[in-house]
Amino acid sequence: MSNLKEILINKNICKSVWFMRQAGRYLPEFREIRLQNQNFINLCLNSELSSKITLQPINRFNLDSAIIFSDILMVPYALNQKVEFLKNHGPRLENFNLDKFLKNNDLDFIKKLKPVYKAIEITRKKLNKEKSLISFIGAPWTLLVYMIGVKQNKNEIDLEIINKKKNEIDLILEKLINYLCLHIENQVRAGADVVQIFDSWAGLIPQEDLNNFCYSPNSKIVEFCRKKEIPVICFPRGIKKNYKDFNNLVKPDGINIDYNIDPKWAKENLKDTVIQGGLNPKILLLPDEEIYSNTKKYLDAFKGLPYVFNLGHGMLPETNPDKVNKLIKFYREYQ
Ligand code: 1CP
Repeated sequence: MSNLKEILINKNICKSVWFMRQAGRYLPEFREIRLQNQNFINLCLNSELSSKITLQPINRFNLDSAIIFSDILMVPYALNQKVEFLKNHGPRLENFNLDKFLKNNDLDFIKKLKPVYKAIEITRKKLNKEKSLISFIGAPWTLLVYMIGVKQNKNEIDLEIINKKKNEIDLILEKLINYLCLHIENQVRAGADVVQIFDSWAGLIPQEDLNNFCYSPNSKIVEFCRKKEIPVICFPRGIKKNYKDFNNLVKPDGINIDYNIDPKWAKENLKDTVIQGGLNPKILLLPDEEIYSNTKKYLDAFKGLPYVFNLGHGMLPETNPDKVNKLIKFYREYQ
């Protein structure tokens, strides 16, 4: 059995490291491919290239796990909502239309995502058996934020729209849960070992709606994974001390902490799970000694516990790959 998968199932105390956005713009070999492929969705649909990009950080750093090169917004794309990635602007989605959304069906959805499954198949064949291949989805709430366009800026959503459309939102979330479970099942069937659920905008949910928009949808998906024996890691980014309730209610095999969570607090409050991540990606922009001292905080706090080393959010595009190499070396040699 492969490394990360085994840690999640058996709660082994075993060294393992991978990074969110380990494939991407900080790597010159990715930028070279990206330059030739201006349409990001088409790049994600190119199975050979997607597999090649997935393996770039493995070949460069010998990381313990690979995460398939794709995007959480491939799901709205497969649900026939137009998605574009504009240069220096991020994603832009076509206006949401409920009738159109409700006309989708499972078969067409899977058909549109076939190239992702093919990329997983190709990658699993090329990847060393000891390494896990991670698949992922965006959590229903985080996808909804993009799909109905309620994000006003980096840290705020339009609560008025949310409150006005509660019934519609419940319906969309329910439908998304079904499609997301289907997407997980097909990724695992293609050869993925683990799934990570990115709830990147969970931190924007008002306290009183956390159950409805975050805990409950994540629970349903984790429950599905449990039935299918698929190891699952959750990442409810930005929910602060609610991480404790999340962990107690959702009970994922693993939980990625963000960089606002104190590792000592996490150790005391997040029980019966494998903790992953935490280090602020900005630390990688600092001198070596500061990288090492900040890394030690996490490694010392989780000593004697199963802990998967990772970041508290994705790698920044301005990261120097040499620093990443030094960080991995430090982690592997640290006792
Ligand atoms: O070259 C480019 O311009 C594209 C940059 C890029 C990359 C490399 C985007 C656009 N997506 C990706 C790949 C990606 N996205 C992966 C690949 C695997 C890996 O980690 O190496 C993964 C797991 C994601 C997940 C993803 N996409 C999330 C969840 C994680 C997170 O960052 O919070 C989110 C929110 C997205 C949406 C997205 N995709 C890309 C952008 C610029 C955004 C928007 C982010 C935002 O709204 O701030």
